[in-house]
Amino acid sequence: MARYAHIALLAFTALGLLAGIALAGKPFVPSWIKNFPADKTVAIEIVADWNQVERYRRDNIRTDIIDFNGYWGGNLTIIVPANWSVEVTFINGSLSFRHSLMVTRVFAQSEMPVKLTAKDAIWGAYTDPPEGIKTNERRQLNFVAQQAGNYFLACARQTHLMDGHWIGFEVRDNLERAEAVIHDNKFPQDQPAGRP
Ligand SMILES: [Cu+2]
Repeated sequence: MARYAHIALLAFTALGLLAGIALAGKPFVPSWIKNFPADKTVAIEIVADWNQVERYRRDNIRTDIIDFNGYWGGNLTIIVPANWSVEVTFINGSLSFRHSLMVTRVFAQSEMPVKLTAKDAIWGAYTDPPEGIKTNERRQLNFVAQQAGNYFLACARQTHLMDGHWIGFEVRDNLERAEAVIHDNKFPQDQPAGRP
């Protein structure tokens, strides 16, 4: 019995190390996440194309990256405690494109649908219409993070999911507050930083 426990501990430690390498950054509470632990509620403000202007301003930079608060392609994960209410204020900060926000399952790049539809929304959580809200519009998206696991927060507009318009979303048991973690290995050095 003791030996099994020891092996389990070793395996757990190895997993922890691997997770540490993959995550790289330290969890933090950005200015756009507000925790209300007494109410088991978190308010999150997400701006689509938050960094569009800065990205266009710089030379030699990809201009086709679409982002949420300056993050894209899973280079940030928002982590919320299980069974908390999540109140997202979604703002389309783009100068030119429609965007939307939807909770979906995790997709490998190769299996991403060309376009997400309302049926892809976990817990029915998406901003309506899925094709996106107009520039400078905002929507409130409220849902309960009812099941621990890994998800995406993705844009359901046209091919935006495939184009990288998604970030990670994790629901975790035994967590005391919502936070975020930046995956430095997925965040090119030449890119302007995301929203602090
Ligand atoms: Cu989009």
